[in-house]
Amino acid sequence: MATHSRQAFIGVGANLGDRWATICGALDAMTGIAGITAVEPSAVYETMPVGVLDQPKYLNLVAGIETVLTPEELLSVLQGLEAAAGRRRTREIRWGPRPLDLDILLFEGEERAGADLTIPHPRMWERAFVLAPLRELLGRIPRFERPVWANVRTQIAELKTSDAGVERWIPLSGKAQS
Ligand code: A4P
Ligand code: MG
Repeated sequence: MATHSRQAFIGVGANLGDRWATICGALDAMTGIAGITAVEPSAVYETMPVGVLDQPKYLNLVAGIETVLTPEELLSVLQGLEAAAGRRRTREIRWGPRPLDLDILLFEGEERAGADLTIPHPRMWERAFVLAPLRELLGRIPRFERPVWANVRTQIAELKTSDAGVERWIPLSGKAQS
């Protein structure tokens, strides 16, 4: 654990089972984890599958957090939450359906290029289901209006990624939507 809190963004995706219940459960659990002090979810988006096309639509959002955990500690926490949601990696195909996927997209002051952890997430820049909610959080939440994220904001704007296949999704219950 570090002594001071840093910000990070987590990509959240689900396309099996009760997608929204699973996501709400994971966000609630994240809030209760020692070392994570704030969890700020974006709006929810229903998105067409990318990679393996023959699978159900996803619900996606991005959660901004503040944490004293290291990136490795955070990854371990997120994999624990995926397992608690019923995810069994050994039975999965890459980019195939899953009850819950939690990816570290960005972590303040950290870059990695390892097999177990790459930061920024290597595929985030080409994925509208990540960029649309991330752009929304960076533009709307005062706590993320910091110089450390200025380059990311500019990069997303310059990419001009199409939002085709990514639609706002309104939950009937659960977490409040802004
Ligand atoms: N890993 C390395 N870097 C990271 C990181 N920054 N965050 C390692 C999290 N994990 C990271 O991941 C495989 C390994 O990546 C982990 O063991 C970890 O050590 P995984 O979650 O087990 O498998 P995965 O998610 O199938 O692989 P991958 O390559 O991360 O897939 P993606 O790129 O996340 O794609 N379509 C829509 N519409 N919405 C989606 O959310 N998601 C995917 C998964 C495909 N298509 C999608 C969506
Ligand atoms: Mg993943």
